[in-house]
Amino acid sequence: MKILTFSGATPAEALRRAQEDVGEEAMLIETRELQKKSLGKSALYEIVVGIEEHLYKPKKRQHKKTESHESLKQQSSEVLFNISEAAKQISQIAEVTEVAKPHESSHDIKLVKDEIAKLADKVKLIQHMFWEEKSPHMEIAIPSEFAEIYKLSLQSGMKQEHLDEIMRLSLEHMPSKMRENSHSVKRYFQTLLRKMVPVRLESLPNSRSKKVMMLVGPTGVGKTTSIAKLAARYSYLMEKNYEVGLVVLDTYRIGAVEQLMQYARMMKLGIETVVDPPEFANALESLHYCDYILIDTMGSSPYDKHKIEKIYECLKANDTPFTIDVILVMPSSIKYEDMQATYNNFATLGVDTIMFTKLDETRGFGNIFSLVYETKKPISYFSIGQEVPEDLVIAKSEMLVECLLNGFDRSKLS
Ligand SMILES: Nc1nc2c(ncn2[C@@H]2O[C@H](COP(=O)(O)OP(=O)(O)OP(=O)(O)O)[C@@H](O)[C@H]2O)c(=O)[nH]1
Ligand SMILES: [Mg+2]
Repeated sequence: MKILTFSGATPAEALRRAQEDVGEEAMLIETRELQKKSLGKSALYEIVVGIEEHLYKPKKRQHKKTESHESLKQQSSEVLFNISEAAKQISQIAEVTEVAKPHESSHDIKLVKDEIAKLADKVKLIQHMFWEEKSPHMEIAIPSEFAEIYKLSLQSGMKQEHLDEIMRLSLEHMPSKMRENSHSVKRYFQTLLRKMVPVRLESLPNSRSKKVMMLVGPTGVGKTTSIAKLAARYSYLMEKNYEVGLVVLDTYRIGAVEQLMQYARMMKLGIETVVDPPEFANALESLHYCDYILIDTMGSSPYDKHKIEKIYECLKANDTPFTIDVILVMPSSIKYEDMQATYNNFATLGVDTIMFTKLDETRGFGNIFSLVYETKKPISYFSIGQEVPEDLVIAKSEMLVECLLNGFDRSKLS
């Protein structure tokens, strides 16, 4: 059975809203008086209705243009009234706790604390009570307990279609016990999101197979810096010191070659440069003694098909037994639509995983979520700053979801 809540100035009005939304089959479960009628303020009732799953066909929500400005204003003043009332109750209880501390048993204090937590959650619910009115694009009725995660996800830049789908999934599968407060709703939502983020864990090279990784992507996204971080990681920062070799395809610009040459000198790594595609296989062959071969490429603007074609020719000319893992490097600071356009441009190269850079320069992470959810391409690494080698982390779905819901926090990454 689906449980939904509706509010109105009278129980009859709330019931009418319920029937408008879910039809005549709705069963009234409970009526609550949220606010008494007083001078200048109308009363506020909330009803809880239930409806059998198979009968539940939510009406497509209309943009509520008919709702007058005045009535919305009145609703907001009611919300504010409710918040300040609840806040008052909380502070009263908090005072009691302070006084009670020396005398009362820890059991009593725990009860009071639980009560405060419940009230604090109630404040959140009241804050979100009229959120449905503010979200006219929603096609499904979502209880107010979900308002916080809905808003966070929307602000994160997640694609609306994905968000609606996740909401629908959550509503269908969330155990009713978890719906009781917004904390458990958030926890459930976090778990669900984690399961939806594909990541690829590192696998190590062995005597039979080496790891050959090629970083491709638009200009200035952090490919060369990431190659340097990866090279340092494999040659110095793991349990075993692996042999690492570098290949540069970016031979158009002297500066680009020099940038990687410097890292190679500092870390004492073998480095090969490739001008034309036929030289590519030779370059790989000459680094046959390495466990890891990291290939840096020239940055290509999404509209510069020529450069992408040149990389494609190199991949095609690879007649060595080495399999090349193509990693698309993308900054997390661009919109979902731009990420999608970038992905489509590089897809011809056969992208295996995606590395997101510049996580330190962005606030929303829903764009990353939506891109990997849509393309089903796993994330391999995150770059979280300019420092070589420390600002590189292996992708974890927990980390992305944490950033998405609570923001990027360097101190939590380990
Ligand atoms: N804030 C921040 N800056 C980064 C990050 N990764 C790289 N950068 C900076 O971005 C700039 C470009 O980095 P490069 O590694 O040269 O980028 P690229 O993709 O190789 O560029 P092209 O070779 O020109 O296509 C440099 O100033 C880097 O220090 C990151 O994760 N966060
Ligand atoms: Mg570069």
